[in-house]
Amino acid sequence: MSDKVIIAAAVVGAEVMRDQNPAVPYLPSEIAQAAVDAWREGAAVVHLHARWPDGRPSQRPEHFREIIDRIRAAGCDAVIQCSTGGAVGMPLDERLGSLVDGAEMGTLNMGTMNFGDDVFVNSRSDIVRVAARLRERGLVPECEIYDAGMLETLSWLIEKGHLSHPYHVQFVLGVPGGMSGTERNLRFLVEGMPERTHWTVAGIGRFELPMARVALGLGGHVRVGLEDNLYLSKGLLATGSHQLVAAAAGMARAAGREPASAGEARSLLGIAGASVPRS
Ligand code: KMH
Ligand code: ZN
Repeated sequence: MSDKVIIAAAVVGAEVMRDQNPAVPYLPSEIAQAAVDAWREGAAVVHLHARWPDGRPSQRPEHFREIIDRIRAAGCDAVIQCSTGGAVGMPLDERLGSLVDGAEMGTLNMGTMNFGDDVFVNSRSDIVRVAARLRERGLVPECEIYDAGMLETLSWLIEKGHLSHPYHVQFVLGVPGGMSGTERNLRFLVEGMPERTHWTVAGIGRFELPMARVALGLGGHVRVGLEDNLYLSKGLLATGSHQLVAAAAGMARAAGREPASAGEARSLLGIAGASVPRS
C-alpha cells in the first residue's frame, strides 16, 4: 500500500463534447491549460488526448507536441501520459501518432470490447504491437483494464515477455460494455493482479468519485477528469477537470493520503529521470 496517492487527470478524452459541458477543451492551448490547472490542484499525471478545433478526436503528432510544449512552457512538471486508445474506429497506426517526444507514459488497452454502441478494437496482435512501440520509445505502459478477462491478457503479456516492469495498471470501471463501478468488482480485480504492481481506478460517469473513495481505502491511485465524468455532483456540471482533481485531493487528505507530487509519481511509476519543465 502506498501512502501517497497519484492523482491522474484525464482532461479531454475523445468522446465528450462541449454541448455536454462547455468546459471540455478542444484547442491544444485549451487542453494544455486544463492540464496545468489540474496539476495545480494536485494531479501528478496528465492523461492526454487531442482534438481538432471542431472537437473531433485527433491523434496527430503535431497536436500532441503543441500540448506538451505548452504544458512545459507553463512550468508544469506533471507526468505526461499519451493515449494510444484514441477514439473508437481509429486505425492503430493513427492511434500511435500520439507517442511524440516528451511523452513519458502511454496507454496500453488490454482487449476488444463493446464501448457503448461502438466496438473498441484491440486484438492481441494490436496489444503486442503497442507494447513493443512503448518499449522502443522508453515509455512506461499503463495497462487499461475494463473487464476481468483483460487481467488474463495482462498475465499472458508478462509470461510471453511482451511486458515487464515498470508498468502500471488502470481499472476503468463503468464503460457500458465493461465492468461497472462497484466495490465488489474493484476488490475482485485488485486480488487478481500480478505482484508488485501499482494500480489506479478510473470510474466512468457517476462512478468516478465513489470509485476514487474505494481506491483510496484499498491503497490504489485515482483518475478523475472530464474525459470520464462531466459532473461534480448529480446535476451540477464540473467547471473543469481541475475541480474534480480538487475533490479527489480533498478526499485523499481526508483518508490520510497526501497527493503525490509529479516527482514522487515518477519514482512510484518507475519513470527514469525527471523531466525538467521549460519555464
Ligand atoms: N477513447 C476510448 C475509446 C485510452 O486513452 O487509451 C479509449 C481511451 C483509452 O480513451
Ligand atoms: Zn483516454
